[in-house]
Parts: sequence; C-alpha cells; structure tokens
Amino acid sequence: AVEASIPKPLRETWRKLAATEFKGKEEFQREVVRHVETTLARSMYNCDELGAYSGAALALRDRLVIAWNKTQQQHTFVDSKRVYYLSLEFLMGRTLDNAMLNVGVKQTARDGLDELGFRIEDVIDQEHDAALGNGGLGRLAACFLDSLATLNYPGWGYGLRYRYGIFKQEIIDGHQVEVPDYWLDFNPWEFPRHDIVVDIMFYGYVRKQIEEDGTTRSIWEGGEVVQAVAYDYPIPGFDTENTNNLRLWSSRPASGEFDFQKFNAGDYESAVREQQRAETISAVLYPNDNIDAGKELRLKQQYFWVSASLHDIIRRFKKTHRPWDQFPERVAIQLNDTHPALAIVELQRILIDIEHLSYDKAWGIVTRTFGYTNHTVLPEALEKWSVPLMQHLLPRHMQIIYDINLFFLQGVEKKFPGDRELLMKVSIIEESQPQSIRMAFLAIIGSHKVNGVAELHSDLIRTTIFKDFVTVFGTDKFINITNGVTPRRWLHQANPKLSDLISEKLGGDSFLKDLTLLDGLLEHLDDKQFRKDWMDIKYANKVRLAKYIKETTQIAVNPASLFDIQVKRIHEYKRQQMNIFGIIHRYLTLKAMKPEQRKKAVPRVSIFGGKAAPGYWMAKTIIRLITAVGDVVNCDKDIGDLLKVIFIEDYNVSKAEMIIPASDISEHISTAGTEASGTSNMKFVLNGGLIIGTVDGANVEIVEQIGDEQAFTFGHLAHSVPELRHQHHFAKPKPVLDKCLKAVFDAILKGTFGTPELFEPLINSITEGGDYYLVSDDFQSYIDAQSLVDELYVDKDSWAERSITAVAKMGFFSSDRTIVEYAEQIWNIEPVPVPRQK
Ligand code: F58
Repeated sequence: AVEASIPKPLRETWRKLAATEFKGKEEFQREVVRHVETTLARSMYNCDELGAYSGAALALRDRLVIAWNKTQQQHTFVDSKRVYYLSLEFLMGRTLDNAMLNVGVKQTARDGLDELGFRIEDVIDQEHDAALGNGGLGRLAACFLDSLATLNYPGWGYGLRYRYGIFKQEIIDGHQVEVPDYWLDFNPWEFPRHDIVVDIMFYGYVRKQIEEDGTTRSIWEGGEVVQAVAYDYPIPGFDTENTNNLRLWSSRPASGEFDFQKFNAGDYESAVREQQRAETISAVLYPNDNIDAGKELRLKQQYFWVSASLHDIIRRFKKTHRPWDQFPERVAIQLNDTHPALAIVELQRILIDIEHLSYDKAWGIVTRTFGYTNHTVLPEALEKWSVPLMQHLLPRHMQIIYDINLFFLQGVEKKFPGDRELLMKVSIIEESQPQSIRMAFLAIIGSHKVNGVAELHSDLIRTTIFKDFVTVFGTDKFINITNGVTPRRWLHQANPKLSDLISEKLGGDSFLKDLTLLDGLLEHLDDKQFRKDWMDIKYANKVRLAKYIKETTQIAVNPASLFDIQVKRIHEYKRQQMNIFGIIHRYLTLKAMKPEQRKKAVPRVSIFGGKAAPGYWMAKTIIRLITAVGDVVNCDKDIGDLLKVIFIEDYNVSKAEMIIPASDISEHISTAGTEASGTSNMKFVLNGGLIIGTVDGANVEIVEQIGDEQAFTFGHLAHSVPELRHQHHFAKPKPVLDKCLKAVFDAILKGTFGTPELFEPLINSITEGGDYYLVSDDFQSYIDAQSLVDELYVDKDSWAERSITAVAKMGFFSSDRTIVEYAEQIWNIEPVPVPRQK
C-alpha cells in the first residue's frame, strides 16, 4: 500500500542502511555468533550442534530475505504474469543444506563452522524435516518450487501450514506405530504475516435478493467464520538471485485469541473449545496415499486453503487496476490433483456474487485461468464428495456446482443430441446413494488443460477414466507432461562426491542447470580411472548407509554386497509384497544349496523403507512380513552375508538423500498401469543405480532414454491387465499358482517366519481374493529378472559402464524440463530475471 511506503526523499538513507549479504567466512561467522548470542540468548558455554544449526540457519536466512524482498519487488514492478501452484502437500525436507548450495555459500559456511568447532554435516543433521506431504505428489510440488525459482519464473506455492506433518514411523516388535510429528518447535524458515489475514466462512444459508435493476443476486451469510493467517517461506533458486515464495495458511478463530464475552461470562471452556475447533482445520495432514477418505474436516481444509489463496491472488491482481477479463493474462493457477478443485467454484462465486460479473463472462475467466494435473487412475483414489455434505458445509458452492454441471450438460446435449448415456457418464453429479460430486470431472470442466504425469499414464487417462471427456472436448485439452526431479537436491546435495566427479569430467557444474549436458560423460566411458572413481563413490555411499543401518538396527551389512532398495509408501499396487516373496524365494534357494554352491552366490542386502497409511491394514501386514523375514534371515548362520533384509524406520526426504545414492538396484515394480509416473525411479538412476521395474509409469520413458541394457524390466504389460484380472475371477479351472510362489507361501504358512496367522490374509488376497495386483502372474518373470541382476553384477567393469551410461542419458528427467513444458504449454508465463546484487 502507498501509505506504507517510505517517502521518496528519505529512500536514499534507507538504501544506505539496508542489510547486505555476508561476503566471506569471517562475516558469516560473525553473523552466526551474533544470532547465537542475541537472537537465541545463548553463549559459547552453551552452544551445542543445535545451537550452531540455529545460528547458521538464521545467518543464512538474513541473506535469503534480501534476495526474496528484491524478487517480489521486481515481480510487482514488472507486473509479469505469475503462476500459483495450489497443492495440499509440499514435502520440502530440510532447508539449510539446500539453501546454502543454491546461493553458493556452502564452502564458506563449512570453513566458518569448522573454525567454530563444528562439522557442517552434523550441523545440517540437526534440522527437522518439513514433512508436509505423503509421497510422490508432495515431493513433486517441492521439486517444482526449486525449478520455478531456478528458472526465474514468477511462481508461488500455496498450501496449508499443518501443525503436524506426516506421522513419524516407529517399528515396535516388527509392527508400525505412528507418532505425531510436531515440526514447528524452532523453524527459522517461516515468516508469519500477521497482517495478511483472510476471513473464511463455512455453513450458513443462501438468500436471494432482487436488485434495483431487477436482477437477482445470491447472498451467502449466517455461517461460521474462521481466519486464515499467512506464513511465508523463501524459496531460493540455484545460482540466481531469484527467490520465490511459498505461502502456507494457518487457521485461527476469527474473534482473535479468545471470545472475551464468553470468557467473562464464565464460559471459559466453550471459549477454548471454539478456539480449538478453528485451529483444528490446519492441525494435521491426512496421512493417506492414493486413497480418498471423504472426511468433513478434509473438505474444510480444502475450502479454507483454496478460499484464502484465491482472495490473496485477487487482492494482488486488483492492485494493478486491470479489468477482469485480463485476469487470465496475469494469473495462472495449477491444481495439483483434485484437492484444490473447489477453487474453480470459489473463483466463479467471487466473480458473480461479489464482483457482479455475468455468469458467462465469469466462467470464461475461470476456465482460462486453471490447469489440472491428474496423478492417479486408481478408482479408490479419485475424490468424491457427498452432495449432502457439500450442501451443508458450502451451500452456495453446491448451487454453483449444479449450475456448472447444467450448463456443461446442455452443451454436451447440443453436440451429441439424445445421447443420454453420455450425459450420465460425464455428469459431475454421480447418481449414487447419496449423490456425490466427482471432483476430477469438475476439475476437467473448469480447466483449459488437463495433464497426466508420464506418457503411459496420460494415454491411460485419455482412453479409460476420462475417455468420455475426450469425446466432448477433443484431444487437445488432454496433454502429457512427464514428471522430473530437481538435480540440485537429488544429485548435488544428496551425492556431493558424484556431483563433484561429474563437474570435474564436464569441466564445470553447468549440468546442474542444464541436465542434458550429462551426456558429455559418454566421452569418458572408456576411461578406466573414471570408472574406478565412479564405483569408489558408489562404494563410499554404501559404507555411509551401512554405518547408518548398523547404528539404527544393530545389524551389520557388508557394503561389498549388492544393495537392492525399495523405498516408497507401502501399497499393494506398488507390490512390496512381491519383493519380500522374492526374498523368501532367494532364502529358500540358498538354504537348499550345498555350502560350496553357496559360495558362488552374489551377496545381497535387501533394503525397504516406507510408511503405511494408519488405517491400511494390508500395508501394515506387508511391513510385518518384511520385519519377520529379516528376523529369521539376518541371524541364520548358513546364510551370513549372502542375504540381509533391512527395514529402515521412518523413511522421509532426508533419509532418501542418504539412501538413494547407495543403491546398486532399486525396485519400481508396480502392476502395469497403476503407478502414474514414479519419481524415485528417476532419482535412483540419476545416482548411478540401475532399476528393476515393470513397464509402468515413467519407467517406460526412463528405459527409452537410457537404453534397455541399462535396466531390468519384466512383467505383463498394462493392456493385458484387465484380461488377467478377469481370468482370476472367472477362468475354470483356476490358473495354477506359480511353483516358486507356492513354495514361498508354504514356507510362510509352515511358520518359518513366525505366527502364520498374521500373514494369511496377505496370501489369501492372492490365492483366493482374485490377486488384483497380479503378483502371481508376474512372479516368475520377476525372479528371472533378479537372476539376471545377479549374473551381471559379477562383472563390475561392465556394471560401471551401464551405470555411467544410464546417468549420462538422464538429462530429460530434470524438473526444469518439466516446468518449462508447463510454462509453455499451460501457463503461458515467461522468466523474469532479478538483477544481481552488486
Ligand atoms: C503420486 N501420487 C503417484 N498421491 O502415485 C506417482 O506415481 C507420481 O509420480 C506422483 O504422484 C507425482 O506425480 C500421490 O503421491 C498422493 O499421495 C495423494 C495424497 C492425497 C490423497 C490422495 C493421494
């Protein structure tokens, strides 16, 4: 606002006094010590690693803020089009290390901390992960923020500031136990904006009002109001001054701290209850991955966040005094899945009820503004809200949804007269008991582009779940944008040794901003020393992981073994059960060998990590089986180092950074057609690990890029899946169970891994329950692929060649490429460079 700005004649004084960034080691140290002593009120007699972390974080933060302010000023000044990425999840992980690398001060900080008596790695380790997400979808949002900032795009993230992120996982007696993750104790990266507050209403009723000009207007009133308060997080780009913003909303009662009237009237308890009710909205992240639970509080979260974000975006737009029809030229909004789909309805409501635009004009603005990304074809994950619930919580929105649907269906009827089946199939309202709102349909109808996240997935949505919409809208609206990952976090930060070696070979670190430059490594493929250095780094990373495993599980694993890793959310479709069955098969095979035969076997460490949704009982059973197998195999004297089975507790982003660089092989073995893309597959290959995987998600494109010599693919293809499922239910006689798999089941049922009753339901889901995820159909080919892995791993030199070749061809999978595609094909935005600080 103009009133808040410093008068022109005084600005020179201001400029002279404005903070500047630290330049060298001494300045950094001075800032660290100053923060420890003054901000934290501690001293050199009371400064542990956490103190050093806090001081270093605050020193760096000061520097980020300068660039951040400048960036926002520049964007306002240039008045460029911005993109707003609406995501209920941002799985950011830690900030300090990433921020130091992005702004290029890590070496300065390392030297500075060293002289103060601290090892930078230990300091970095003090930071709590910001774990505001479940898995792939949330981490993708975080990679996108990094790429948006690095590429100088004016792009903001909008999300919720959960008090509790994804739960911490403890393994107790082999079972998963969930512990709350309170992450806000000391968070130097967030800036509360107590001046940015939005009132959000729920419930109430809608009243019609006749205006003087005879038109009727809908007034939504009488509801319950809560407040959204903004918290901002600076997002620094790599090797650029540009620093974007992530804005997360926190809920609080509209009446301030307390309802003083109630308080004074002696009704203290109900005053507190009201406060808690409001705070509950942003209290906790729903811990489900690929399942829709349909809870009222979740719908409240969605509307709360969407409404606050839209008000904020509109407030910013209005400052430019442009006419409304220019809104889509200034603002692009991307819907990360259907969770923010209510934004379509909310913008329509604001434009017609508050801004008094005509329905048609408003709808034109809405559809030009939004883009929608789909992340799944799994039917159980597609969001639906019950009509009565929506009616009760957001009565005006329900009316508008009916209107959107009516006008849409009228358009369909006009184009396809008399096709009542088509009308039923594309209606936003599903005629279930009670009726429900299909959020994906709403998102498609309200957006100008819909994208899947890998070629195969985008093909599938066009031909299966959204095929009727392709009929209605044509093919151009449905595009593919293959996911990517940020090479800054997933190579440079997670694997500094490999990143340095690559820099040395390519003569600089430009590959971190243009990942396609990695193909320059191919020139050095025959360089013996290079291959050795490459494998030495892999070995060192395995030693680091082995040390961690020893410290946390007391199990010693030999880093010379083949490390086979599957880390991701536990889900039947991701088929960790097939992996553990394969391990049991390996165990039985080794046990049956004579000792001298065994000596020829390739020693393997099978590593798992991942959380099960607290209510997903079958996923928890899979964890139980993994830990039970580990308990037996890991202390079997016949087996020794030939096989170890490890479950790493509480898999999260910071652990991924340590685990991924240590893989020889990683598993991406979902039933074909179920994993939309996968992104950890990209991270593993980028770190020189090969993948064993099905023809699913982005595996397909990875193999296309790196060559099938560099990957171990197996299993049935997506187009055969429906027929195989049909067979399981109807074929007579029933398909016979794979011989090897049968032996595995017999061993489990015999009690080889403890109480068989625990695992019967898992086995039954395959033998009796129709084997929906086709474990029995793919098992033999999985085992064969694993045998090929063993065979090829023996020749370390050719393994090194495969590993280098694969990395060299991974350039396509940078999230920078992904973001440029979004910018050009959906958002229509341009980079806005921020001038460098002198
Ligand atoms: C994931 N989805 C896909 N959803 O499963 C994965 O293949 C893809 O690579 C990734 O998105 C990024 O595109 C996913 O993680 C969720 O976790 C949702 C959380 C909220 C409830 C519904 C599932």
